[in-house]
Amino acid sequence: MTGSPNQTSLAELAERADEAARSATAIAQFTDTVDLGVADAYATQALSVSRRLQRGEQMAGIKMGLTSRAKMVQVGVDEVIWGRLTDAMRVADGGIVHRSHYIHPRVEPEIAFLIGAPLAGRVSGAEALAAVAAVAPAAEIIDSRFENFRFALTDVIADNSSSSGFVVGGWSDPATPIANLGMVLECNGRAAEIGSSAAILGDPLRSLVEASRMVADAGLTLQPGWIVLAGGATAALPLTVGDSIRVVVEDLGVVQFHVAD
Ligand code: OOG
Ligand code: MG
Repeated sequence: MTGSPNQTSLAELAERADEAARSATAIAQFTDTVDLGVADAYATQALSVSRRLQRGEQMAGIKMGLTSRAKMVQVGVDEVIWGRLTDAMRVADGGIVHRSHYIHPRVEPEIAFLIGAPLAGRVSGAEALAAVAAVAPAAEIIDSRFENFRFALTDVIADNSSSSGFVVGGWSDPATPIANLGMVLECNGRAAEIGSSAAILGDPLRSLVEASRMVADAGLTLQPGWIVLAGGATAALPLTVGDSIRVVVEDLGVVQFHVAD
């Protein structure tokens, strides 16, 4: 039977997603039992992340998701989504990620924007770029809280768009052209995925334009000091204990981490 979100409160869904992440235990898809619309899914995401903020985590930015064909095909959802990043999700460049803290983590090669001036609403590419302080290569660690990494659109939105970790490399001048840079995801010295930043909505800057519009719909403004991840340029790679991961982005450099138990 399908219940309305009134029968299963959004706060209850938010608690389920948050506890699944905290305990690294998979849960059933929400849409198996609840009719969840997009607005309610984003409201659930906000409630779930507010539980993190109540525990002392700080907002660190946002991540865009499903901005490339390869990502949409891999998860079977073809709408651009976004999620919230907190400081506790950040892993130092060259740092260690603990496999046991996640359910079924994957990594994907990304581009990060450092926001330098408040940004929200409908903006042009030039206006979005004017708010960027720097750009960097990045690796996002995603971990769906749902069994078998399977979800519908509103499940993944409610689950904070699978956000669980991110690693950012050295910052470059925001004037660096980023529309068509070669991107390689390496695992243990071998190329696992190869792509281009052009796979991200044709130009990662378009992802920032979308981010500005989408957060404004939720009453948020991208804040100076926040990071915006533009979305994976290739399919994501499952992480295994012992993996050494590197993301190499042409002209921007390298970011890396190691997977321990
Ligand atoms: C959803 C998150 C997608 C991206 O970069 O496309 C994402 C998922 O794949 O679980 O982070
Ligand atoms: Mg991503």
